[in-house]
Amino acid sequence: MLLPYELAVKELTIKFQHMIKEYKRQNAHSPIEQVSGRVKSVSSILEKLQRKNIPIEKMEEEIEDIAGIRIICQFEEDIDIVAGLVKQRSDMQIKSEKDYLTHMKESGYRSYHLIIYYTVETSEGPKKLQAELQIRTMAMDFWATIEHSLQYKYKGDMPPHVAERLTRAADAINALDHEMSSVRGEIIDAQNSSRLQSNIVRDILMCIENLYKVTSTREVRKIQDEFLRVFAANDLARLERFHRELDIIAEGYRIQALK
Ligand code: 0O2
Repeated sequence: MLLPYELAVKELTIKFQHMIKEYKRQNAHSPIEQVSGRVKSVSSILEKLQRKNIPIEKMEEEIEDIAGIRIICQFEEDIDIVAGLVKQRSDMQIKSEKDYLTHMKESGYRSYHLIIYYTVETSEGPKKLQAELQIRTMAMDFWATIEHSLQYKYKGDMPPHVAERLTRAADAINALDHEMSSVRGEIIDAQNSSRLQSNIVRDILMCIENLYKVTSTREVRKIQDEFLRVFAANDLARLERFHRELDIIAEGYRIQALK
């Protein structure tokens, strides 16, 4: 019975990972930093059925998080962007949302949950099932992971001094996310420049490698030495200029080689 859920988790994880790749390919900030997924363990499903007094026949209908996807963002602002992306998609249909960002749980838990309907193709035909998307920042995830382990350890009977520490930690996490948001623009600029630089370097090196096939080693070595000088200068604008000039030079050599 859990097989279609395994398939859904795999497919959804791949789809969100692909979104990250698309943003990176465009040299843009990806609102998704990391994706992971899991199928709820049988014991956890049974525990939830008992706790909520749900008959086993109603399991697939009532337990919305048998398939769970966790989407981690760098910044709190990214969470809204990701939710917007999910809402636009034709392969994911929103059933409900839980906003634990504006309505933090008493425990201190903060996250944005979307319950979606998602259809997988099985050997018995299409199967529409539910999946829970938990969207949160890295800091929120850190807190939730620690708190989840402590909940497991104390089994609903957390000592007050531990609960108090967790509440204080939740406040600190909240403050950290706000601080990070206030420098979001600068951080994204720095990350974009670094990604742009590494893409340019990759393109230049590919171009130099190809030049070895169409012109003399002596000529290419000169270009290579010049590239190493430009690279050492650590100046993105100069690197971009070199890239453009190299493109023109390479085009010239290619035309010559064709003659
Ligand atoms: P697991 O091990 O993650 O699968 P509930 O009645 O609270 O158990 P409900 O009504 O289905 O669950 O929805 P809710 O509150 O949105 O919780 C769904 C999931 O969100 C939980 O799944 C947790 O993963 C996470 N979550 C909710 N509240 C908290 C919290 O206070 N702390 C932490 N760390 N996580 C939370 P499960 O089934 O509890 O567990």
